Amino acid sequence: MLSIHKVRARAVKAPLPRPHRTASGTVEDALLVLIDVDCGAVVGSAYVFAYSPAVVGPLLQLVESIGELLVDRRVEPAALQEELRGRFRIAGTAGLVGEAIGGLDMALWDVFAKALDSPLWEVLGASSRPTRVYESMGMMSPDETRAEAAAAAEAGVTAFKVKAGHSDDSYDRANLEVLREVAGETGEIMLDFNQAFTPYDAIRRLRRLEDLRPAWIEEPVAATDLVGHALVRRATSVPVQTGENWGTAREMEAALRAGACDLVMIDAVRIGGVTGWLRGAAVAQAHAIPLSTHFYPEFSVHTMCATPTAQYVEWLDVSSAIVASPLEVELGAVTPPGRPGAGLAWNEAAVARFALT
Ligand code: SMN
Ligand code: MG
Repeated sequence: MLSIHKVRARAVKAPLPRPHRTASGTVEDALLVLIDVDCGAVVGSAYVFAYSPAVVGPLLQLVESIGELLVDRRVEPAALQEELRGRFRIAGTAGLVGEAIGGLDMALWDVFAKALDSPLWEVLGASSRPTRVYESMGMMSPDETRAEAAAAAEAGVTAFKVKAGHSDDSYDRANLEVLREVAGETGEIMLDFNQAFTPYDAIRRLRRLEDLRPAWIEEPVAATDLVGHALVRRATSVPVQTGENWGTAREMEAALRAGACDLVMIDAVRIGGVTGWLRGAAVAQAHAIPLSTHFYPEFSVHTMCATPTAQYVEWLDVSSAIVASPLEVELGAVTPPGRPGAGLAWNEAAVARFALT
């Protein structure tokens, strides 16, 4: 019987390759809460991205205090997720509580798979397969966008997303023109407004970009504004993508019933870890909707093998500074490692160097 001896949480402030500018603010650093679920012979690991210096401390404390509840419990990830969500139902599992539970779920699935000496994709009953990536870029100058997209194209990447919603929308156009040039006629280009606009403004901006044939507009309006998403979807030819802020598969179902989007994406932490992912993947399959990932490629590369409507893995590096043997893109795709669990291991020297606690 595999039981939990200790849950350890550590906060790091690691460097990003460059600050990631969005229409809703700039992410300067990789603020991460690292989670280790220690079961003696095996340790499961995962991390949670904290979007702001104001968040990393409370998130660390939540992982520690919720993790304490797991000590001496058997490693039963799905059952423990249900129990924790029930236990915190009146406290509210949206936001940081849900993210702490999601991160713990991922570490529990990691240790569960390691105890079986199997890679996570195998424990999920899937077979290992590559998933194509899209290069996910912040709001940069057209020259910087070109340089990053061209470098990704060298690795076989054929899909490129850029943060958009600049105050001067000719800036957005210039970036998308660069992406269309790098992607060619067959490659895909996407843009992300990060919830910055009203439906009116989002539609006005998108109509001026339709000729560049974006493959999706991501979060054109507030994540919770399903009617607004549906208005944008009906008003332009650009497919609507959303979902990185969903905390449950039920929110995906509600969005699809509201006709809010053509495509869906899942953030593995926010949706409730691997357990939540499997529920979201089932909803996407029921609606025959392509599903892409948000952050956490180390786990998403496995869960996408068990996702019938898998589309793209987001390629945005927030972890390579503190993990040993980071994932690599080959021929424009990522494939899960054959190592037990998710294959995530800390570069402990780097963790010590960037430690916040
Ligand atoms: C995003 C949000 C916040 C920081 C980086 C990136 C973005 C995405 O919404 O889709 O990756
Ligand atoms: Mg986004």
